Amino acid sequence: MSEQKRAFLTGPTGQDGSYLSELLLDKGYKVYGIMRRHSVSEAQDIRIQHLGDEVHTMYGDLTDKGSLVKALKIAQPDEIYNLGAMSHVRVSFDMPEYVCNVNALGVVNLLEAYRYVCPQAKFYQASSSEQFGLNCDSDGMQRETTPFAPVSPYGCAKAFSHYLCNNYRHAYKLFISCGQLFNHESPRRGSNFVTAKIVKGAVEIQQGLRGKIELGNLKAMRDWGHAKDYVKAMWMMLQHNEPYNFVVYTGDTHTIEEFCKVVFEKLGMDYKEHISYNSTFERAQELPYLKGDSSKIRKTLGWEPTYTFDSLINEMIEHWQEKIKSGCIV
Ligand code: NAP
Ligand code: F7E
Repeated sequence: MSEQKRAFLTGPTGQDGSYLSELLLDKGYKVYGIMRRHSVSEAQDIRIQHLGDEVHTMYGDLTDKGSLVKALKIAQPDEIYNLGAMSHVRVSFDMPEYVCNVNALGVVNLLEAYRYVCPQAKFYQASSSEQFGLNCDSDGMQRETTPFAPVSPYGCAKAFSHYLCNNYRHAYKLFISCGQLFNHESPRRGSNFVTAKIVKGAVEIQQGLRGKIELGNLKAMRDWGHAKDYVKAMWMMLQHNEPYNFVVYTGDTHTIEEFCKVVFEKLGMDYKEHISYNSTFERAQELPYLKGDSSKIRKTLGWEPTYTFDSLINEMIEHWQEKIKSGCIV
């Protein structure tokens, strides 16, 4: 019988980390991860509490190299998934130094720890479509070869870590793959990201708990996949025999306004009566448009999304209806 595989995650308590932990446990992996200390102990691992002790968590932080070295020595992983980040683009304008420390220098820390402790492991870096920023190819698409022009501190920090991962792959012959993932959502999405904010707010309006939702730019366009499909893409990248960069995208782009319309219609309401504008939710610089070409991962790894725009929204609505009915809204 082959030996049990071992995986190490940063960010196991996040949206993607929780789904990836489930996927890896299902596949028989031993799963390790670092988590940050939270002042409300019950809140720090809320997305993985249902997995009990199956995810072996240790306290650690991307900004603390010692904690990473120690965690990797304990985990002795075959695969490393770097999902930990300050992942909110608008918040990155409020705390640019912090976001660079975690999302850029934190990756330096993890790569160095990896290089010295377990260089035989395969490494996944959570890169982002936000790195492309305002740039696209002449056909309007963003693909692995499209140069970056990020428009947020978050995008700049992710571009730095993406370049560094490419440099370490070649310089030290390490197996490092970067997934340039477009937006992906789920019932576990933080409720200050636009999809979860709209779904949660609309369900609260339907149940008479509030009257309106305040939003920023309704004209921006995004492609929203499901996090479950996207963590499968991460895992598939590390099962391949060569390390590459891959764009992950469903191909179904909508405006924020269209997302509102569909959600409110499903709940029997007209979004125009319940959405109001608040400039607080605008960014210092907006990324109005994203459109990816994911043909490389589809052809090379056979990845395909299983959720549609519609089934994603249905699942998010069902989740928030149940949560709000039970009075438990975290
Ligand atoms: P998320 O829900 O915000 O989760 C982020 C995770 O990172 C959480 O577990 C968080 O811990 C942890 N974290 C934050 N700061 C950290 C630090 N200093 N040291 C160690 N861990 C830290 O984000 P997500 O949606 O799962 O995204 C996962 C990764 O993919 C992120 O790197 C994100 O930037 C990237 N990404 C996401 C998308 C998307 O649409 N979701 C698209 C492209 C790329 P706490 O629980 O303590 O906060
Ligand atoms: O915004 C507009 C906002 O915060 C989407 C992260 O996972 O995906 C995510 O970043 C759009 C933007 O996601 C509100 O201006 C309008 O155009 O849900 P979001 P994001 O910025 O696209 C990328 C790929 C990542 O890598 C990130 O980690 O929605 N918008 N009104 C709003 N956005 C928010 N949050 N709140 C509003 O009220």
